[in-house]
Amino acid sequence: MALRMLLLFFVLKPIAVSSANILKNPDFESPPTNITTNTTTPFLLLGRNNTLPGWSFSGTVQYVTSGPNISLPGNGHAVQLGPGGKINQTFKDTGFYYYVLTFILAPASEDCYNNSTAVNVTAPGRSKVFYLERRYGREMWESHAYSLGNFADERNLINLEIQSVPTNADSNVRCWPVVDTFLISGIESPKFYGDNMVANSGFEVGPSFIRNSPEGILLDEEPDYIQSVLQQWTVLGTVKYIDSRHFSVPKEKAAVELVSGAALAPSGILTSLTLTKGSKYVMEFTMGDANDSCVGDFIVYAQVGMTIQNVTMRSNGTGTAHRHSLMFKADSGLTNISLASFNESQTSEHMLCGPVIDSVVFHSSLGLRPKLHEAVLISNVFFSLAMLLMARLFCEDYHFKR
Ligand SMILES: *[C@@H]1O[C@H](CO)[C@@H](O)[C@H](O)[C@H]1NC(C)=O
Ligand SMILES: *[C@@H]1O[C@H](CO)[C@@H](O)[C@H](O)[C@H]1NC(C)=O
Ligand SMILES: *[C@@H]1O[C@H](CO)[C@@H](O)[C@H](O)[C@H]1NC(C)=O
Ligand SMILES: *[C@@H]1O[C@H](CO)[C@@H](O)[C@H](O)[C@H]1NC(C)=O
Ligand SMILES: *[C@@H]1O[C@H](CO)[C@@H](O)[C@H](O)[C@H]1NC(C)=O
Ligand SMILES: *[C@@H]1O[C@H](CO)[C@@H](O)[C@H](O)[C@H]1NC(C)=O
Ligand SMILES: *[C@@H]1O[C@H](CO)[C@@H](O)[C@H](O)[C@H]1NC(C)=O
Ligand SMILES: *[C@@H]1O[C@H](CO)[C@@H](O)[C@H](O)[C@H]1NC(C)=O
Ligand SMILES: *[C@@H]1O[C@H](CO)[C@@H](O)[C@H](O)[C@H]1NC(C)=O
Ligand SMILES: *[C@@H]1O[C@H](CO)[C@@H](O)[C@H](O)[C@H]1NC(C)=O
Ligand SMILES: *[C@@H]1O[C@H](CO)[C@@H](O)[C@H](O)[C@H]1NC(C)=O
Ligand SMILES: *[C@@H]1O[C@H](CO)[C@@H](O)[C@H](O)[C@H]1NC(C)=O
Ligand SMILES: [Ca+2]
Repeated sequence: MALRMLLLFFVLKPIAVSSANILKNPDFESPPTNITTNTTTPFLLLGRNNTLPGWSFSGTVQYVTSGPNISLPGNGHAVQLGPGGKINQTFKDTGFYYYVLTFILAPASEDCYNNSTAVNVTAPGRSKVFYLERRYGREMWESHAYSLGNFADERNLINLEIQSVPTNADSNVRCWPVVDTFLISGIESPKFYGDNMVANSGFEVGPSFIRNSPEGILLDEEPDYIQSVLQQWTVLGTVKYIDSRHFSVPKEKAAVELVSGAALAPSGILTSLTLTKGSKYVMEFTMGDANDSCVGDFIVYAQVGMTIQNVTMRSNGTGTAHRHSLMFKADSGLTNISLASFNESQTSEHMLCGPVIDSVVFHSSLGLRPKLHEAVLISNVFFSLAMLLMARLFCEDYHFKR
């Protein structure tokens, strides 16, 4: 029995994602120093005499306390970046493969909709502008994610900078961006398990979820898997990264919800694999709904190279899921495999939603992997075989003695 437990322990190794909250005062709950007015004032302009613990700032930056006019998750302190407003913090590279950021973007008024609230997030060597979209959740604020990249070139300190982006709604002071809860997680290199050719097959390796945010994280289009926040997967259109704390997730803690918007614009995920042209492969995945009242007929298109197959499901929005298995013949060596939705579905509150995908398994139909991706796998297989052999010997031995 003990040996069997031991065997299980080694075969089902835990998923190796390490995360740590790397920034100081990530949620601005430590108030600025030297404030003379009451901290219950909803907007407090920070000046030369103030310091914001953990952060440096310049331009128009206000310390925000949530109240009737501005809603934020958690205890409700944040900063608003006004004209020229900028905050920055440096953190130490502790040797992870790369770092991924999650943060909250909000307007300070109900009247600030599409594209009138935006921030520019900069990490060494790259930057990206995030817009408030307000089409994917009930709350006024949204969670976004950004890959800060790989710092293999031994930069010791990484500077994260967030600045306001002027928009055409400049006249409304309340539309300047409010930002909160900057979570950074360190991510390890991709791991492969069993005979599954897909790494991060259950989407467990991605940006950190904000504990008290019921809205998931919006992942924007990202054609480069090196820069994607979802390890090994690129993003088509917009997808929502959902957590099991607030949604129905088929397996473990995370999954992706394909939230298509405009007609014929895809929402999906894609990865590239090296296949043997002409060989047959099996793709398995779980498709369901997030238990977010997303009612409708879902169609997910599974594409391997040039071949497309579809899987349908009628969702009543109450969190059901089914496993599917499709057979494909590889038409090339390096092959893109993707799962995408093109239909628009809405929740009972008119927010965009769609099918949930989890646990994507891809393997040769013979059950053998044509190419081993990592030495880790070889050692895993070897180790498991050795353990199986030992278990057998042990059992036989045990049998004999009786
Ligand atoms: C701050 O506000 C609270 C309640 O709003 C009030 O009781 C307190 O006297 C105020 N303090 C100052 C210094 O204004
Ligand atoms: C507080 O403000 C005074 C000037 O009024 C300044 O000399 C001091 O450095 C400030 N302290 C902090 C912690 O910012
Ligand atoms: C900073 O503090 C000094 C001394 O208390 C004061 O004279 C000055 O007006 C303050 N500056 C700002 C921007 O509040
Ligand atoms: C809240 O918003 C209303 C209308 O937008 C405005 O009149 C009021 O001054 C705001 N209150 C605060 C405390 O900012
Ligand atoms: C960012 O902030 C740190 C302190 O938090 C400061 O020392 C550094 O100079 C700033 N970096 C840039 C590029 O502004
Ligand atoms: C945002 O823009 C989209 C079109 O891209 C539109 O369908 C939607 O109604 C807009 N939402 C708001 C809140 O303005
Ligand atoms: C928001 O701005 C982006 C970039 O400028 C643009 O691609 C997008 O269509 C805009 N969306 C709306 C609803 O205006
Ligand atoms: C974002 O910030 C970076 C660094 O300051 C800058 O190089 C880039 O041009 C900015 N992008 C936009 C769209 O403002
Ligand atoms: C595979 O997908 C990538 C985007 O992730 C794209 O750039 C590339 O052209 C695609 N390759 C093929 C063969 O379709
Ligand atoms: C789904 O695939 C079947 C064939 O497998 C095809 O007949 C059907 O038209 C497809 N449906 C859609 C919506 O593409
Ligand atoms: C939704 O589907 C589930 C599973 O198919 C079923 O148990 C449940 O009764 C359905 N609910 C409604 C309201 O149709
Ligand atoms: C769906 O959510 C409701 C509450 O909103 C919960 O009672 C139910 O157990 C959830 N169902 C699933 C399958 O997660
Ligand atoms: Ca999962």
